[in-house]
Amino acid sequence: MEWSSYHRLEDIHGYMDYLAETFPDVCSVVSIGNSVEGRPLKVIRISNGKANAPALWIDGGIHAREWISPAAVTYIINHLVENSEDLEADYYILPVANPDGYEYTFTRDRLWRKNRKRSVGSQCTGVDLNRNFGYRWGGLGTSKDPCREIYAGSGPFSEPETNAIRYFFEASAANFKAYLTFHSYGQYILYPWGYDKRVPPDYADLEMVGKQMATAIKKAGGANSVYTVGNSATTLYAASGGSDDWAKAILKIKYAYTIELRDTGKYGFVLPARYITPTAKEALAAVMVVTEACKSL
Ligand code: ING
Ligand code: ZN
Repeated sequence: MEWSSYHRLEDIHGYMDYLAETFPDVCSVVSIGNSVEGRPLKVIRISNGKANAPALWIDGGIHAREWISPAAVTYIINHLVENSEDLEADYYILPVANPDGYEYTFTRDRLWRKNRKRSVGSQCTGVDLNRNFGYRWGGLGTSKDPCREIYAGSGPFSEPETNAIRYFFEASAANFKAYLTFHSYGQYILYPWGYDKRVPPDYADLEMVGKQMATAIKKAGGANSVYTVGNSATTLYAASGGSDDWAKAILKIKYAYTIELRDTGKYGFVLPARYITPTAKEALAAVMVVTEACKSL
């Protein structure tokens, strides 16, 4: 894999399978389910087998058009596997959480956001997977209209893509301490809640580690790599049914963040490929800060 261009789903999945075949002692790939159109939801587990390691979940590509997210997440995978002897946590990584939407942005509509579910009784297609998780589903910042970009679906976890993530966590015995979901764009480090402007009881910890991430990102990326830290609803806008709210409230995973990668609007979702490597280095710096925070829990 190289990071000078954006890759199709097949390339990303092929790269994951290649890593699992080449480095069977440190990584393995499982499909946690299938998308609406039957594409696998591939998760790579990276671990060097050290006992009592905390586990981190990382996903990308929940929103189809946010191409920098799967690109940065695959870069993180590459780094973790290449430096596996130093790992201090176990990582479970889903680089493309919305594979149907992702492929659709290559073949039909570069700015598609949702999955590809056909709605009964509507001409419109697609559920916003980041409104479909089962905590405070259907609240502020969502829509019941299948034609809207923020359509929350017919019910919580109505979509196979979100349901597969839920099922994975129900079945997993790993000791998850962090849930990081990568989006674009805007350069934000967001923590719960998204459903309204309240904050969790331990928000001071989330704020502190968030600020540490922002500092590490600036160091990695330079003067323009300024990321704003705060709770989602206050910093950006209210949105219910997001994955980070569910991870925090239901799974009780302490460090739940939505990270909005580059840029701040010049190119938006259509970030030129020359920015993949610098942006991915920022994302990696954030992951390393969270890993460190998880170790001391
Ligand atoms: N932004 C997120 C969205 O789903 C978000 C922002 C995340 C808001 C979590 C609230 C909670 O709308 C993008 N770019 O998708
Ligand atoms: Zn998004």
